Amino acid sequence: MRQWMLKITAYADRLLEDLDGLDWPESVKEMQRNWIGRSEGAEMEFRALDSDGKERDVKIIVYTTRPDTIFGATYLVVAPEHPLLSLLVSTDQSKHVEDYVELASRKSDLERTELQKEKTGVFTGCYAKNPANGEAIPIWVADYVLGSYGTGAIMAVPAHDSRDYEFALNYNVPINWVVMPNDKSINESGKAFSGEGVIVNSSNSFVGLDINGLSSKEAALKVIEWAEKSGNGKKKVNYKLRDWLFARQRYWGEPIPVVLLDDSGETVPLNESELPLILPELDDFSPTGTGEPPLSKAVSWVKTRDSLSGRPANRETNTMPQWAGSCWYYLRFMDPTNSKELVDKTKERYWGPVDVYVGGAEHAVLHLLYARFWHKVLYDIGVVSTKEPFQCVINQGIILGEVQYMAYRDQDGNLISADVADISNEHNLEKIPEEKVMKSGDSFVLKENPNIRLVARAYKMSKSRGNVVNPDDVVAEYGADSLRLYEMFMGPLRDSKTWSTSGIEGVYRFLGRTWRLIVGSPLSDGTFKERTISVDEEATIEQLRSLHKCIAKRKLKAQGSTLEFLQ
Ligand code: ANZ
Repeated sequence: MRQWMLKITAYADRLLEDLDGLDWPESVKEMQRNWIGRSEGAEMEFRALDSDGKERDVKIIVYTTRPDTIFGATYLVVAPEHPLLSLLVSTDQSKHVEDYVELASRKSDLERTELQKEKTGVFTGCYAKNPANGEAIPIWVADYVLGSYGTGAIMAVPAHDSRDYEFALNYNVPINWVVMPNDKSINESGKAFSGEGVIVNSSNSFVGLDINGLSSKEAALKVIEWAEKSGNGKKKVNYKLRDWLFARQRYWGEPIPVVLLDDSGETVPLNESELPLILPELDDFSPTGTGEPPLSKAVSWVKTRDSLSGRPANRETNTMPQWAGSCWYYLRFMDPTNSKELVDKTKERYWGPVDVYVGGAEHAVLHLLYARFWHKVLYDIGVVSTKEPFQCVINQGIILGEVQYMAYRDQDGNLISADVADISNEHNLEKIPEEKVMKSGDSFVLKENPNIRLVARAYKMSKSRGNVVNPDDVVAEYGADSLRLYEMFMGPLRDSKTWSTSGIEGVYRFLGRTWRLIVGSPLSDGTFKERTISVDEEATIEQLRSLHKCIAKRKLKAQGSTLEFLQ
């Protein structure tokens, strides 16, 4: 099936570097860094050997982040989906390998790379030459190596990689120590030493490589330099980030604005004047059953001509994924009625970039990365003037449900205080209505028996707990101003906070009082005096004193609960 991919990997470095200048939660930036997963290392070439030990014309290229450990590579692993595998398997081993590959194909990448999972594999029957020390080392196929990362093959260094170590113990492969930690304790540890240190057992005058005594970093550089000179490998940067599969076979979603010429099959973008391309109305947008997208049913829409050359063409029938629109909607907010272009340049320069973006951490690596990518593409073609779309991102705290009070009962059914109860037994907890509760110091206790300390907890709002507060109900009862003001006074935007209906009542009363201060009390018929009751006179000294006392008090409380001063 023909698919569209967006080449986000071409922006990997910029997406990584530009994170530094952003005012975003550090945790979100770190998630993006890990998702992009930049890793620096080398690709090294290992020649396969025939049964007489002669070099064959088959090269296995491995990706390693530790070229300094090359003298410790005692076997190679190719992923079960490696394209050269069939060339490597000996007749004796072919049945074993086939069965193993079949088994691996049923596992997910996650299952395969889980650290705790037992490392398994099958010998291919073939050997390769370690280019550094000239030794023949066995080639295995094992599913802890993924076909989709690096080159799909590794040089395994059991002494210095814990996965390889475990594997080598299982299958009796030699373990050669080549990095010495500074405390010289390697051989007694009973596990791989994966840190950096000083290189040992790593010299071969025959190929002109000696890295003994160097630090891991120096050795890695020297091995890469040697490999590049001798044609055994080269420096390589890899990313975990994959290109973005950008085609969907469903009706909804933005149509992709390109046509395919009938005669040459060439893909041609629509002229800008033909944009936006609108989805055609379809009565039946169910799947076609043939793998062709449902849009192929819109025959008269699909059949078209290339506007420039007039040649007959078919429109692309795949649609964009749901993430497409969220990559650029904020730009349209700056200029929503513009029918000529995405956004007017002057308006974009005035409004952009978005000053504060409030959103949940669930968007950390998808939406927020995709939007940054689109923005950079738009920057490169001169549509936007900033390199980044969202200068500041804030993950707002959740509003938890109202605090619930609970008391424990002992086996005889008597209420007992929380400080002596068996807190592991949640079944003995009983909900206590708020009116029966009072505060005592830092705790909550039963009004009728203050010796019984209660547990106070707030839970995430959910239908199953029955603690959902519907803002419509609050607005109906207290008005939108009360709701807004209450939310602003609940506490810092980034913190989780508990909802409190008595809190909103406080705000409601405060607003009422403010109102009456300005317009006065209601008249006997329930209406209010026209205009305000405020007067344009100098404040008395008493009034000024009260005002400044209030400001001073407010300053003191600025760090604490902001609601208190209202009551
Ligand atoms: C030899 C070696 C020695 C390695 C050592 C590590 C420690 P990152 O940082 O994630 O890029 N590797 C390479 N390709 C792989 C694949 N397709 N599937 C599974 N593992 C793969 O990790 C790079 C390291 O992961 C590489 O460096 C390779 O093992 C392994 F003491 O090579 B290393």
